[in-house]
This record gives sequence, C-alpha cells and structure tokens, in this order.
Amino acid sequence: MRLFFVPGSPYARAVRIAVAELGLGDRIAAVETTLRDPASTLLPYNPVGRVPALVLDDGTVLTETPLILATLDRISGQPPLLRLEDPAAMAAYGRVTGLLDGIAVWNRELRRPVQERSPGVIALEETRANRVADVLEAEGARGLHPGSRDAAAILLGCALGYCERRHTVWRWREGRPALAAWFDAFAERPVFQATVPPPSGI
Ligand SMILES: N[C@@H](CCC(=O)N[C@@H](CS)C(=O)NCC(=O)O)C(=O)O
Repeated sequence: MRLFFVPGSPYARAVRIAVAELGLGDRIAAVETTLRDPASTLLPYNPVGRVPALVLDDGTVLTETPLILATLDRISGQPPLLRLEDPAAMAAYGRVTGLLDGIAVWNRELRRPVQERSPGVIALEETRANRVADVLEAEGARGLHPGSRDAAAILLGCALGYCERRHTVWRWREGRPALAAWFDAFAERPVFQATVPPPSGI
C-alpha cells in the first residue's frame, strides 16, 4: 500500500502517526507528493488532489482522513484508534475535525494576497477556533485521551502542531494552560517528533 502525503498537512500527519501506532509501517510506503500542482504524482490516483490518500493493494484509492483511519484500524487487526462504536469517541473526533477544518479555512485565507482576503471569513474562523479551544480548556482536557491510541487525540495533536508551525497567528496557548500542557505531553511522542511540519511563515 502507498500513502500520499505532504509534510505540512495535519490531516496526513494524523494518518502517518496512525500508521506507526498500528504497526503498519512495513506494509504502507509513505510517498511525498505536491499539492495544487498540475504535475503532481497524486493526481493520477486522486483527482480531488488532496492528501492524505491511501492506495490499497487492489488499487482502490481512499481519501478523507476518518475513512482512511477506519481502514487502517480494520487491516491492522488491533484495537481501533477511531472507536466507531463509542459515541463519546466519535463526538470528540468530530469536534476536533471541525476545529481543524476551520483552521484550514482561516489559513487558506491568509495565504491569499492581502487585498483578496476576507476579514469576515478570518473573523468567523478565529472565533470558531477560540470557541472550540475554550471548551477543550474548560474541560481541563479531561475528555482528551492522554496518548496516541485515540484518533481524536492524534488529530488534535496534529491540529495544534499545525498551529505551532504553520498557523502561528493563532495564539492558542494564551489563557489555556491545560490544553497547552496536554499538547506538550502529547508532543513528546517520538512519532510526533518525527513528523513535525516545516514552518510556513504564517
Ligand atoms: N477532509 C479532508 C481534508 C484534507 C485536506 O484538506 N488536505 C489538504 C492538505 S492539509 C490538501 O490536500 N489540500 C490541497 C488542496 O486543497 O488543493 C480529510 O479529512 O482528509
């Protein structure tokens, strides 16, 4: 199997971490690709042009992070990272997905030339991100799985890790000591350290 990724993608990072956590590294080759590039090696496999994309042994190409995570869980035969039978785990995963999706929209806006940016979109996404982070903080990170045997925790680590390196305009740590402590503990894991994204200047 092959997993297409770019080093800066938090979604692909979550899948790369899951591959390692599930012990699938010897069965899945990580293939670095390019995005928004008509010559990208990804496009013949995934016309959507987004990562992560997982090419199965039979040629099926899976996209969308939760679908890939569920597939990795199935083929690993191990206790799942994405616990589809557990409503609380699904709720946590959905909330983190919403946070990350909003950050991605916000970040995309900041990559436009200044005169093309929408202040309204930026304000909406900043408010959304703060709202979710405040709830996580208010819960004292209680609902967060402490390790990387949980898909929501992995995705949150990747979302906050993205903000540390590629979306530093959001000062998510300020006033959120519990969330910051959770992230700092999570970030010590070797697989997380091995997948740190390059800085983007944003
Ligand atoms: N909903 C998708 C989001 C994936 C996504 O947005 N990936 C970004 C990289 S972080 C991408 O490939 N962007 C390229 C593009 O939009 O053209 C998932 O869950 O995997």
